[in-house]
Amino acid sequence: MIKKILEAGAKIGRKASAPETMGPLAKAKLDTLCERGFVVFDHLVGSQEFTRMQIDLKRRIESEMRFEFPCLAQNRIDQKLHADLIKKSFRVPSSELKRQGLTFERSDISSYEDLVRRFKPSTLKLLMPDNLDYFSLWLDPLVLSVIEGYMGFQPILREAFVRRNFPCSYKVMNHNWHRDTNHQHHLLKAFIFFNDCYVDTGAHRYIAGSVGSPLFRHKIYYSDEEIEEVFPDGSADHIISEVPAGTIILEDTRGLHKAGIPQRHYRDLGFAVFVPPMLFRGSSDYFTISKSVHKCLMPKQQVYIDRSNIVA
Ligand SMILES: O=C(O)CCC(=O)C(=O)O
Repeated sequence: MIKKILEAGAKIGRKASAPETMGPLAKAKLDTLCERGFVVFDHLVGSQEFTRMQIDLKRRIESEMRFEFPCLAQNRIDQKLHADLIKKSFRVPSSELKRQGLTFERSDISSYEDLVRRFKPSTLKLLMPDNLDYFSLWLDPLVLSVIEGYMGFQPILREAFVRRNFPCSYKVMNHNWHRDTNHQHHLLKAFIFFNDCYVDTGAHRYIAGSVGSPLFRHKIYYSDEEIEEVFPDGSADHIISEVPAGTIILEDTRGLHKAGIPQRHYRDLGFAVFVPPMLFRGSSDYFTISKSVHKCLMPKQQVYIDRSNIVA
């Protein structure tokens, strides 16, 4: 209810330029997004700037361990003791996971290798670093022009983070098929692939054309069996994102999608969530950007940053 009122109060941001003024590449991408609910960008694949960022991200995760705590430790999960949590795919507040002794903190670990070996996390989450290279990538100009063409106005970057996903035994939340509910009418997510992604390294999955479909709307999560009965693996609308590092997939995640679980290695995926500016927003604990970094962005990127995210 409160969410509906907040959405009704959303001041749809500045009007975007008309699609006719878009370049041919952006227009073609927009057509695909409108038709299928997702579109793939490969202009950064193999670029030197992206390779530099892969190296930087690896350092932030493995040497500096700048991710969020507490983290869920999959090796503390007991099938009988935690049957209820397993059934809910761990969709509970992290305080509850902590109370049940299923998490670890920064003070529990001595190194990245130590944490992976001792706690077997399914996911590590790193908030967007306050760094120009990251914001420039999250606000890629070609992707922004397609976002504006799709929404018809300039939204804001609401969430910005990276997740590292590992092989794991128990499904956690978005390992299940679901629809995102961040905003009822306007929502786009850009997924930025930091490593080559194959089925066995956790390819992302999406059902093309499912945004407006009345199917699969009565539960939060659906199993592979339920989805595959209607959209079999390998069918035209069941999209499996096997893509090289540097790929960006822009997706209307009000459609059905899920995270693949890696069977080997790990998967690093960047997330940029775009929604309308909200009149009544809570303080944002999603990411911050310093004034000095914000100043270096292009004006058309700056408008995507809400004032509440800017810090001294
Ligand atoms: O990690 C993924 O591939 C999908 C993430 C997801 O389901 C979501 O952000 O809602």
